[in-house]
Amino acid sequence: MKLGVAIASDNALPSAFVVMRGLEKSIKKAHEYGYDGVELALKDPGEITHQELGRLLKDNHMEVSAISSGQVYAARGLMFTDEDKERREEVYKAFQGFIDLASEFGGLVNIGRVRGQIAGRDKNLCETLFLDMANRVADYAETKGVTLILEPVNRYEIDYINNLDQCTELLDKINRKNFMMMPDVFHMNIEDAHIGEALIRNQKYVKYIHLASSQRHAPGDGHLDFDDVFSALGKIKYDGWCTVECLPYPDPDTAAKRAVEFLRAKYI
Ligand code: LER
Ligand code: MN
Repeated sequence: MKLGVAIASDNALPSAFVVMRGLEKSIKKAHEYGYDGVELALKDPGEITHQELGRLLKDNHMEVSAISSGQVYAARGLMFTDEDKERREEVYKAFQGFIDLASEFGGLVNIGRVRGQIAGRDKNLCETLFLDMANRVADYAETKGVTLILEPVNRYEIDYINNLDQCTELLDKINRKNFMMMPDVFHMNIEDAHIGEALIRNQKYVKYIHLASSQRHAPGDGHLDFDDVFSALGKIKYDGWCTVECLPYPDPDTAAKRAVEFLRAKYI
């Protein structure tokens, strides 16, 4: 397993779920603190050039674990389940850019809150809209060797695909090799009856993991049972990225350091 940390550029929304901000300084610090890679939370693929990112990674001996897309929804209001044609094209364009970036760095692009809210609409309509965009994006990703990772997110943030079993049901309908799952143990602690059992039950799609504690602070700072999480990951022979995506509490550096110390000492 490799250990990553979620970062964003300085101008990310205050609500962006990342540990550190400022791409250049965060990549440097992530290496110093002992991480293997960084997950880039971007609202636009143009936030960093391929060349600049390549240079920063090389200089700091770091990899990109994944590109995450939550800010495309939070900052730009774009979503896979939008009915408006122009906004759908905007989402598609943003994902093309993310996929181009991921084809050089990491090979993984996340779909979390950007799937959008049902918000009282017809659920079948939303699923049709989601599947249409998911397949378009996956067609493009396939040509670039990139995999999409769908993240179940808790009910207080989104009302569509909250737990791992719902995610597997949808992934079975998509049924493509480059469409997998990104479980986040913070959301699972709210939505899945048992974290370890859900990881084992849904193992065929588990491709990437987000880590935070029960109150979304650094892993180890709350009551979430990481022995259960890592015992399940061991049983399914999980060998991918575990990326820390916690709140920068009490401050970004302390959170990033506490998380890596806890995880390296016990699990990774
Ligand atoms: C949101 O809560 C989250 O976990 C992100 O990874 C996806 O937007
Ligand atoms: Mn997450």
